[in-house]
Amino acid sequence: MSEHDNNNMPSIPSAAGLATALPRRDILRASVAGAALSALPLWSRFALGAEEELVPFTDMPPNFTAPPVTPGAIHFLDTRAIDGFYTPNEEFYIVQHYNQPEVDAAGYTLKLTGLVDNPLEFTLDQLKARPRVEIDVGFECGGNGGGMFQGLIGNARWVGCSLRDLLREAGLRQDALEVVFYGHDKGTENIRNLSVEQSFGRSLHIDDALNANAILAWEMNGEPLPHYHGAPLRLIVPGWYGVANVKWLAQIHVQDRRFMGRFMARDYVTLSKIDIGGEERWEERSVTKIRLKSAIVRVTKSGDAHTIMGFALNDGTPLRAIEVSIDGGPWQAATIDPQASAYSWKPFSLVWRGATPGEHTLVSRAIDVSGQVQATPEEMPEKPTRWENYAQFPRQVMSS
Ligand SMILES: Nc1nc2c(c(=O)[nH]1)N[C@H]1C(S)=C(S)[C@@H](COP(=O)(O)O)O[C@H]1N2
Ligand SMILES: [Mo]
Repeated sequence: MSEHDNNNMPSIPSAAGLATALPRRDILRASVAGAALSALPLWSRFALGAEEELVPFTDMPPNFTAPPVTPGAIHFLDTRAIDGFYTPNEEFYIVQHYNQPEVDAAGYTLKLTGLVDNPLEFTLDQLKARPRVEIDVGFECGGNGGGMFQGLIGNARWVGCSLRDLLREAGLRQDALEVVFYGHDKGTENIRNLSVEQSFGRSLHIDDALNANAILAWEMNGEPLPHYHGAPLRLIVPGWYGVANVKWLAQIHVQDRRFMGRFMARDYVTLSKIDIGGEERWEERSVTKIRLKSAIVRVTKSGDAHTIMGFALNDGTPLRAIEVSIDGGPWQAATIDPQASAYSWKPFSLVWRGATPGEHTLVSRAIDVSGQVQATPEEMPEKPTRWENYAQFPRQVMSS
């Protein structure tokens, strides 16, 4: 029996399944004045200028649209509509595997327990009184991919306090190995034919907990953390897939064993056939740091110039380049948004002149400073699980 098929896994809808019933979002919305465009940072130009039009993707179903935010449901973006560096809180994707608990900020306490010299308990006000850390972090769900045209993604400015400082203050004992983060949300899991109540939980190795610049966040894009995104407090681990960012945080527990909860050891586990020191093996690996990835999500046209736009994401390793190839032609260096930082998404754009009318294939790839190049679909390992879809993502557009 495959435990990946656990029945309370929310199914991520296929593009085809979504198309008709939902109200169509007007992606051709009104925008900034054309005259001001050149003075604005790169992604401000995602808003359409006066003379600009969206070039249709022919690889998308004709009435593809993003679902409205619905209580209890997942939500993804229509990536064609991205028009700013920060994803508005109402549009940021939403994923959870159990319920979306209402946690009262006034009565809130966070417990820090386990292998520490001083177990601690904090109210939200006590946490907010700690040194404030502000950081731009973009992430995607480990299950993001082409079916939703990469819509399980967002980039935001988060405010919180340092996880490292909190752990240091509690005093980590010598035998501390992992730090486990439990949410307030709960569900019933069938484990070895036993029904048990479980909280959402994820862990970090102690080195990651101390070094990953992780924060406990209470603010998102200048607003109190919204309910759907884990109010009043969530973990943000920069450079890691979304699953690491535990929402509705209830407890932090330090232990001397590896945590083997569902979302660490059964789900969000990538099965792939890879070379392990000269042996070909089927390996199971927990989804952790974001793999080097880029994707084209929007193409516009103004006169004879097309602008090809997209994003890159990774674990924070600096990028050497993001490149675009048109119809199998040479790789051309795209411009990376100067607003991009280590853990934000990295918006890019490339101006394409002289496109002939008809269909064209566009693809991007990211390259980091270590020389790692985003894999082509053919170069990807055999990988039957649906996590970590970081292959190059060719797009089809119709130019008029
Ligand atoms: N408590 C809790 N935290 C959670 C989850 C969950 O089910 N429960 N889902 C995780 C997953 S799989 C993802 S992709 C992100 C999504 O965060 P967002 O909804 O704010 O975009 O939250 C993570 N944190
Ligand atoms: Mo996820």
